[in-house]
Amino acid sequence: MSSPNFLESSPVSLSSQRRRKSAFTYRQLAQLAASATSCPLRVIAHIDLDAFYAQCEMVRLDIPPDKPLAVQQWQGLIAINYPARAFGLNRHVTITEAIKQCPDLIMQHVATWKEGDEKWAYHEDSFRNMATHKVSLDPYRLESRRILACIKDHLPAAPISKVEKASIDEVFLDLSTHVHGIMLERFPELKGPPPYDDPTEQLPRPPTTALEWDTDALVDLDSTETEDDDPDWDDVAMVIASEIVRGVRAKIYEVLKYTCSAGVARNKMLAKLGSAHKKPNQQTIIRNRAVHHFLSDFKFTKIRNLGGKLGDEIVAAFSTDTVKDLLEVPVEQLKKKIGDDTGTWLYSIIRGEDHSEVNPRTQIKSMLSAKSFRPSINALDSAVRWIRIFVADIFSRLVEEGVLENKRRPKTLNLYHRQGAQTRSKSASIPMGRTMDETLLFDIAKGLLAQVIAEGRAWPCANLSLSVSGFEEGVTGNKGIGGFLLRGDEAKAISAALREPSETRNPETPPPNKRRRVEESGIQRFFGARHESSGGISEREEQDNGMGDETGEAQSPFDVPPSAQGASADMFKSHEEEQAEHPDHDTSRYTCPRCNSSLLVTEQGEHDDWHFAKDLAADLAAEERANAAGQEQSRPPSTSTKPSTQPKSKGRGRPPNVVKAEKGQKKLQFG
Ligand code: DCP
Ligand code: CA
Repeated sequence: MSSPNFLESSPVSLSSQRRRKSAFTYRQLAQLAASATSCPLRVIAHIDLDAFYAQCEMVRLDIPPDKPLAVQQWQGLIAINYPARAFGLNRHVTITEAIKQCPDLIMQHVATWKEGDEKWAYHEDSFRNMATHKVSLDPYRLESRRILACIKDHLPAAPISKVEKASIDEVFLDLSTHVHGIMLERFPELKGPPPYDDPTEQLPRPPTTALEWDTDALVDLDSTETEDDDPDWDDVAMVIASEIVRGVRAKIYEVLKYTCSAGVARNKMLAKLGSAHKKPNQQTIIRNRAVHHFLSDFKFTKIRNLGGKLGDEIVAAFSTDTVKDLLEVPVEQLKKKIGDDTGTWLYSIIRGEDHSEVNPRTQIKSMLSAKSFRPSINALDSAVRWIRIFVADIFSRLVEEGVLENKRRPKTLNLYHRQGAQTRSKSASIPMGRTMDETLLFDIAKGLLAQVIAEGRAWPCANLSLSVSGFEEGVTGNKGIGGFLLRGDEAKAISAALREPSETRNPETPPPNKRRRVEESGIQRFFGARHESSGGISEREEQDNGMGDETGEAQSPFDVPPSAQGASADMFKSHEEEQAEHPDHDTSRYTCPRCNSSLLVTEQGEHDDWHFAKDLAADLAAEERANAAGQEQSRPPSTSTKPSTQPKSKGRGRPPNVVKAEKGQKKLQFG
């Protein structure tokens, strides 16, 4: 690791004699020690792994670093290593184009969960089996964890350095406190106390030999600055931070053989832009005196939090996507067009101000397993089959989190369902009195699916996902009286859920007419499976085939990466297409013997499901009354697992926020 040559001695140059005082004060130096977010000397780094999934495969398969490799997911490419990028490949090229452009390309399909398997694996033929396999990102998650551990090992423990995992292949580091310590060691004149004990006194000027930036990429300075301008303590802090980051990157390579790129700047926003500036295997420093110049060349849609809908709205409001143009807009006008808070925030962010904290939470808050279906699925069996895979996926990750040893345990299970433009989410408590296992999660998840079905309009379903959230530490798995007391609440909840008004229709009336495949009493088969531990799912041949699937920490379950979508959906016929080819299927009518409703034959299955759900609710309510009467009598905890439910408010067309779902879930009123 290099050390700037001005650090060895402190020659006092002519220019520093001219400007003896720093622009920074003793108070600001103290803020650096406390890593205060408002400190102008603050130093933040962002580290981003190069072509991450591709590197994971290269390391796993011991492929030489100069070989072109891409990671395949079904019919798409989701990660391309840098040697392959030299052939012009990117995530948007098709496999056929990729091979044409780079005949020696190594394509490695991601690991998948095969229905019925206990664990994910690398299957040679997985790309042909979208219908029965689900992508597993576990191998990459495991590598991500090893890299995070390596970074932490190399740095002093919190609170001296703070490490925030920002995604599977990115971390933010707040190096302020650590850098402060090194500065004081190297420049004892900073130790104070301040003259007159006044913290607003300016610091002495740092020594002025050239700053040693080693191999760092430095972004150009603002037009008003020159390289000859005296360095100040913010530059010194950046040099020290860049030494630390270079050390971290070297360690990751030495121990785990991964290369990464990094950005060092005064805040998260700038550091992140910096890490993307020069790739692969480089680091970029954005000195404070270069911020204005650096940012003005950017499209603001590249800035953190401005990549999505908000960025689009701002582009529309001001008819530009450049920072340069937006810098001309007065704050009042920004506020007027996009609201006070967002306007004020935007005004600061395009000027390089970002006071967001590096949040060292490392504990997983939630886990998500999801699949997008292309084409949509139309049958209960199919949905249940996917739920079973989600449960296996999540449960294996829970085991890694120490759920079997009761180290951590999630409180809530959430199911998301998308039909057309409508998304619905249902949540249920995971009873504390029960031992956590796959059967428990599977049964609760099926209960949540029952609620969706009972509300009607369940099919065709375009996206289904399951997540767990609300982790608690060190819980015990004792089965206590709670185990069976819950049954009454569960029964109440399920019947309340079935009574709860739906956004799409009144649940007291049978489901409306809609196109649906004839299916006999699907929900009855489904509840039949409930008692067969986890193996009771029909193997009936389905034509539904999913395309995109996702697995990760729960954030936005329906944000499946574009690369995971849109592959060869035409390989399979959707039920809509089948019906279009045989329109007469839709025309025959049927009268329900139970309620005399006249329905299309194609609606019979769902209608029967609805009656079944109503009957179930009635049964559960009766059971609840019986329980209430017999509560004093001792009785072993029930092994049948009916869900305890807390349906969340239903969002339409907007991905539910799982993290939010942890708290403040709408409680049902039991009347
Ligand atoms: N990923 C994905 N689908 C996307 C984007 C990313 O599956 N649309 C996965 C594959 C990537 C990993 O996430 O390897 C990290 O995403 P990055 O955007 O950081 O991309 P890379 O790490 O692959 O490349 P870079 O070197 O540009 O960071
Ligand atoms: Ca990356």
